[in-house]
Amino acid sequence: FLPEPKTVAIVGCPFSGGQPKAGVDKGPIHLVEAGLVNQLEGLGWKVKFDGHHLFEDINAQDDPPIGILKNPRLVSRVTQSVANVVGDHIKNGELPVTLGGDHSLAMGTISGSLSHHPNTCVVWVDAHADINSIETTESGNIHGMPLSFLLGIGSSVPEFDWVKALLRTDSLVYIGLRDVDAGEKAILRQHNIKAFSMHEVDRYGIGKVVEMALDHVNPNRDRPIHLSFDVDALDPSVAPSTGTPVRGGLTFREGHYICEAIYETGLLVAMDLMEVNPSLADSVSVEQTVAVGCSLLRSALGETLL
Ligand code: B3U
Ligand code: MN
Ligand code: MN
Repeated sequence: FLPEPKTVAIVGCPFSGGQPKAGVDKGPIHLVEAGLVNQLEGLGWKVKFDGHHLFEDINAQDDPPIGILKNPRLVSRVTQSVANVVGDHIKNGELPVTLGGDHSLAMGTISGSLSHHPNTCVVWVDAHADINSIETTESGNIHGMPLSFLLGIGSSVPEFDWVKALLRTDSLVYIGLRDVDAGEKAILRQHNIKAFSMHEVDRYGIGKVVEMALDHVNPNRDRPIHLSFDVDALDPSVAPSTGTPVRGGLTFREGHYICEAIYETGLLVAMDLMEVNPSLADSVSVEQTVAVGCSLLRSALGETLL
């Protein structure tokens, strides 16, 4: 799907409005300051990065909850602008790599991918399912909900009318789940959405899990792939600096294997790396998490392939 010379566009999204913890908006700055641009150039990519994405701000008092949804206008506007930026990069023949920021941003990035490649499938790597609907969310944090908007599950909110529910439930597959709300489990069951939790990673091993995941969403290996990677999919011992760490996650190698195997398909059209929060945990943990984030991105762009 990518013309030569292979070009990656870094979309830094310093945004935290989809969840309550400050600091996740500093994730993209840390990833870039760790040398991400040079690292990707070192792999032979042309790298476009002209500063972090600028968002319009909305005062909290001008953005009261809609029902239980927190910061709905802000999240809607920011993700809509991200959808346009990501879609434009793909149209220009570039591979957008979006740095979060919280995972509500994926409402934008995946909408952007679907706008140019309607047949895109999504591999969602996360401890959480991020598929709560208006009816099931208990927190009202939109980073726990982006997939329900993209899939058109639950009742719609006029504020998010721009999100076209263009993702089909059979075009989504999860890897790494281990903290899924009861309401989300009901949604997964009701819509027959394929998920490989940590239980399946233990049972089959990561190699088989990735193969089965791709067989589900991409049996002929001909559909574009959007990889949305929440750093909390990794075990907290590997990636401690994140808002909602959950024990029993992917090892360093398992996380990297997923990225490598998707790069190997030659079908990757966009990637997200989300939920790096440099304000949580001590400085050694922050450095470790940022380094792992860069390393996952390099793997998804071909570093490990000989
Ligand atoms: N499922 C819960 C918790 C959560 C989702 N994503 C994260 N945490 N990171 C919710 O708020 O929807
Ligand atoms: Mn997530
Ligand atoms: Mn998560």
